[in-house]
Amino acid sequence: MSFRSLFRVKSIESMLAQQDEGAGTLRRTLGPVDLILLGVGAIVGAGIFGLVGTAAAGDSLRPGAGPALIVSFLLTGLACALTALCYAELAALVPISGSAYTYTYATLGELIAWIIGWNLILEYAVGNIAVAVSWSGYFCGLLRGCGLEFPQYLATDLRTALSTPAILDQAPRVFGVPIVFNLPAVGIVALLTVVLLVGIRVSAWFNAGMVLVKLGVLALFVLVGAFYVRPENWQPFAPHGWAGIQAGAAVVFFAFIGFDAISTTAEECRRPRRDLPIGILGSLGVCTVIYVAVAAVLTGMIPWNQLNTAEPLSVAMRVAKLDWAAGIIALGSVVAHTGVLLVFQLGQPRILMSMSRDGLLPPVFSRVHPRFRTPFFATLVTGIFVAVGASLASLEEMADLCSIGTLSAFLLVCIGIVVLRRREPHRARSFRTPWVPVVPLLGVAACLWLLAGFPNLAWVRFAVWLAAGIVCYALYGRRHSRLAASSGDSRAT
Ligand code: ALA
Repeated sequence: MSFRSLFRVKSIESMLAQQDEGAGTLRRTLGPVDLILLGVGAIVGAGIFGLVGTAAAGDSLRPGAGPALIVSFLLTGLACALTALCYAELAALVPISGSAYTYTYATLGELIAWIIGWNLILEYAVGNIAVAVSWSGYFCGLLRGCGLEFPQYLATDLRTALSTPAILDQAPRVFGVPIVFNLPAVGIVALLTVVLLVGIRVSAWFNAGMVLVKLGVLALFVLVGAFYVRPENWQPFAPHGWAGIQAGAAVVFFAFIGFDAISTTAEECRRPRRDLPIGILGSLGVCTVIYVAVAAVLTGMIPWNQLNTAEPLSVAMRVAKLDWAAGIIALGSVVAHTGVLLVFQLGQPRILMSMSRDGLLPPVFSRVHPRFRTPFFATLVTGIFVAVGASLASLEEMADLCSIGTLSAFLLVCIGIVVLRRREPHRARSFRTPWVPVVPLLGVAACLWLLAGFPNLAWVRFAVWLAAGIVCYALYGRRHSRLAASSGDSRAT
């Protein structure tokens, strides 16, 4: 196995042929409004409902942005827009469900594609661990609002439990070991996994309904909360200067993840050339405007240094003595989280399937259940992985890991555009990223700036994850790659 073979690329023709063999042609039914709704459905979740508090107030690992959270949101929105333009070109060029993994296989070669596929597990599965944990926080808040208190030892992460003697004292013990875990988070993941295993389809109407609920509660928060804003809370505007704004931007990046999911529908768009960019940029634009408004109202309602809580929007309403609004927001937030969980829990097995079809993962990952017609094994493994993670992990640790993994994928998508334009300048592109190479290179710079905002501990975790991925590739993927076996369509760069 030569060094050059690690960078063999899969030709776009062979990918499209493989796609035709497997799936047949999909119906082109999606228009621009469907795509924007799809995007908003995948984007609005734990980030805006849960992590904004950490971004504003900071935590033991990073400084907070304070009221300058507004600037953090604007800068992250801009960074995502640059990458989104690159995603749109690749999605229209390689309209296959594997997302950034597939694009990279066609541009930067097998090893990098594997690393991206491995990192997409961070985006989808680890991201979902974070969303499930945040879901649990709001769900317990909702129960509390109804007078039902969930035992703390059954709704906590391991680190909090270990550092809180009161929780450990309450917990039942088996052979002296206290039983602490996040039961609601495990419960929602298990439920959604069963739904996806038996292949219940989420209709466009259902998604549109969930999107309306999400936007409705955020609009309620902004419109009602605006009356309780005290401008003195916006002073000082940036208590930790640029360092705080950058750390805040890195945290709220999580709130934007999901727009890339639209790119996987390239084959189902009526007019991909026009509608994909409208869908991707439109949903990003809608979310950025809403996020900035929420950030302004939130930091105006309570002092920024009191925002480090798992349910900042509800807490702000309770502080303003608006318990009814806090209840509605908690309910809407549970719905919003559930929508994101579904999209990501559905996306992860598709990526595992693509990698398995290429021989980089065992064939069982692409096996389809004969009765339910779903990728049974891949869905089940994803469900177990997310449930186990959600039972013990904390929101911030998982969100950081997810965001670093996603940003690394974004970075390579931007580089991929430049590489492919040079290598295949005359290939017909139904959507072209404007001003190449300026836009992709600015995208790379923006991703690097966001990456620099994560704490060291998150980088250590990421390095461990990456090392594990390279070991898996060396032990399995490298030897079983279908591209390696078929010498005809392989090419080393
Ligand atoms: N953007 C998604 C969320 O905030 C991942 O939940």
